[in-house]
Amino acid sequence: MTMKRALITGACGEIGQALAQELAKKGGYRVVTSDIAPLPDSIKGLTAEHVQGDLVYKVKVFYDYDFDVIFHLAASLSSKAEIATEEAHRINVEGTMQLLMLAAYRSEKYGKPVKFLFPSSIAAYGMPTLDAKKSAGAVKEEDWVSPHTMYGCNKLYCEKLGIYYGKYFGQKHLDEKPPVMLDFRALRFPGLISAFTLPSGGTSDYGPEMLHAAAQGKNYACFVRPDTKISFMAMPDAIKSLMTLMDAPCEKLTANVYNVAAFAITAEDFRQRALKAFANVKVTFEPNPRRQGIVDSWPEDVDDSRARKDWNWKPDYDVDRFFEEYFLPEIRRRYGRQGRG
Ligand code: AKB
Repeated sequence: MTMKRALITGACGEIGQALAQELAKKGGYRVVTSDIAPLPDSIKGLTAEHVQGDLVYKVKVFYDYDFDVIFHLAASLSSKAEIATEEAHRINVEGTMQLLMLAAYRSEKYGKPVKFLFPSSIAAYGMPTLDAKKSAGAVKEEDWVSPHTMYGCNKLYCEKLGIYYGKYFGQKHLDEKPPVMLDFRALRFPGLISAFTLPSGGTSDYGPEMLHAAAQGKNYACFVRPDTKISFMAMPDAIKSLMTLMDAPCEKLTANVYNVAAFAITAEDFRQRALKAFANVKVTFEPNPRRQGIVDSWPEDVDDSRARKDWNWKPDYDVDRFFEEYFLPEIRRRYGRQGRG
């Protein structure tokens, strides 16, 4: 069997670790990883090679590699990006631009489109007011795309760059037929929750932080109001969506950018679920104005009917299955607490 070659940038992050494990389980892939950090134990030994360092400078290393697919996961998330804005732009935009150029160059040179899988985010949206957020409900890909954050601006712009590079890169003369282009596919992810890893630097982090804290018997002060509502997804579903979109036949895709959703719940819903599962923990609310403002600008939910129609997207975990069949059993194994459930 010929092995496909995959690159995962930001491989040490939450999605990166879960994706590297999934590709190893699936087999048939020679996976190269890159990250500013060394590989964590969870994926050591699962990948063929790890290139450690700043992607913006390291990208030239990859010009000699023949990748079939690139998962470009490296990013500075929404809260961190608000306090280190120029650095976030460098990581999120320059890093993506460099990698798009690499993928475009290789696609053209070898006459074979490199698939470029890009995790975008609900941060690409920007609801002007809480009333607008409430009345908009589940938003479609083209609506409300006026992000309020550096990270959201970066993600939205990189979607546009990816589409541009997938359509126009490399024409030497404006009247010639365009060469073979990279195949750019983006997913707008909601907040993601893993039972094995914790996020850092994001603003949807209150969900996973609260649950992991409760599972360890620790109290948690939530940095958003109880009524704060956005959509979330189990990490296995995020990986499933990446793999399914990667394998979707090109002719079935009617767009480059797809919403994916699983369940939309409030911070208070998280609290109730956490207290039901784990005794003797306290969850309080101490909203942080800037972080609250960020989550208030994200839609309550997203409409993923385009993904459902084009490539049969369907999450495995609704909110009940998420807690009962994924998060609670895994987290109890991990922290060894039986809690109440
Ligand atoms: C963040 O909070 O920044 C991310 C996201 C929603 O993209 N988890």
